[in-house]
Amino acid sequence: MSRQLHARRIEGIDKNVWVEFTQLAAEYKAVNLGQGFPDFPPPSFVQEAFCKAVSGGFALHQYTRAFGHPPLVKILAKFFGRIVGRDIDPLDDILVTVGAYQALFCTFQALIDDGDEVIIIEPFFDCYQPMVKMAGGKCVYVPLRPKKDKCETSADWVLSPGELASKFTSHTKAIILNTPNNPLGKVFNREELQVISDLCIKHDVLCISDEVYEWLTYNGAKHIKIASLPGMWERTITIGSAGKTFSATGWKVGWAIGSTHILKHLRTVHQNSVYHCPTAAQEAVAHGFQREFEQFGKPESYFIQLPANLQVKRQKLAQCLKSVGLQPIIPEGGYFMMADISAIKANLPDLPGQDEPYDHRFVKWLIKNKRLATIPVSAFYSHEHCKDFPNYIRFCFAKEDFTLNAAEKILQEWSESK
Ligand code: IK2
Repeated sequence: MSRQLHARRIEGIDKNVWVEFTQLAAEYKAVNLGQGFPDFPPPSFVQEAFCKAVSGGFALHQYTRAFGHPPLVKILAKFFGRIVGRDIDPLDDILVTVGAYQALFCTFQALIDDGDEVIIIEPFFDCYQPMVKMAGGKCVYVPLRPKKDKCETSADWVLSPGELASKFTSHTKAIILNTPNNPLGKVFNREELQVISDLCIKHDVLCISDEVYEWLTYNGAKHIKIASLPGMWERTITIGSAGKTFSATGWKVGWAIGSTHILKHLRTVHQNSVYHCPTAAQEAVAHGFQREFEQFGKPESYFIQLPANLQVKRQKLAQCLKSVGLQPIIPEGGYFMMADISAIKANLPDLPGQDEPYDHRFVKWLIKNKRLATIPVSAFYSHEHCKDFPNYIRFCFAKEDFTLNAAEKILQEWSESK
């Protein structure tokens, strides 16, 4: 074929950090603190619900309602209605998707038009940028910056309200918020959310709120849904993930929740692309939420137990990183920890691949030479700003203790050999 084969909208978005580094980690059989998935099983109540779903009659092996399996949308409406303090219509205000990824894709395709500007807070989950681009939109970046005097926890990384305000123009259609944030672990507090919300209302802008780590907060940090702030329900699309909620990332069940006048457009994209999500997984997730609705706030709740377990792992990883001279930024939420590699850089040989950001080169070196996989943080920055953040790597601590111990052993041996 002599004519151009590919569509212009996919130009420049062919590289993907997950594809590249997951493949490399597998090739070198590295201890994997890279991609964000737990290597421990989901809780038994959802596993049992899944087994029951696939061993029952024919129905749960067949198509279900296109926009969400009825038992799932009903319990999601009940569950999140209680949290945001309003009635959520299970049929009109919720769309079940193939993971949070597809909820994001439907959102951008449905709501972003050619030339629309979308404000993205850096560092950001990497898929926002290509998804905005594919929809014809223009990404406008605003960075979270570490405070000058201290940078110990994710709370020390802040938005400048003035800088944020300066990004809103007459072309701004949406802002995307991710709290708790991947990769930093920042949990936006009420004041910070209020600044965003005031600007959205002032400029009549949508808020796409990616809250896939909503249950994972530590040391009293509180996750607040921006949709629950006055005037925000009408303009917010809240995105969630059963993969992160129930430690079952392979099930790929996610959702978008919002007012029907917005959600109806997401349904249009969904019905003309994926149409329907796997039934049995939706049934199991519905049981999971039903159980959590009943246990809400009690010590038996998985949404209490999972963060409690992860908080111990977070502590363990932080201590290990400090002991080998890596400076961790303690996350308030999520299951990732960023660490500054500047201090150990000087002891390393010149790493190959001068055209790549330093953190990419460092992570490749770590995988190949030390058999430890992490993710370079510049992958969570725009092309314009990635060069300003070459010294951070991201560790996932949602891992079994034996995985964390294996990583610790690698880092300790390396540190002793220097
Ligand atoms: N939004 C955010 C912020 C995510 O982190 C993810 C999943 N990312 O996990 C990969 C990693 O960072 O190592 C998603 C959306 C997508 O969620 P789902 O798996 O439900 O599609």
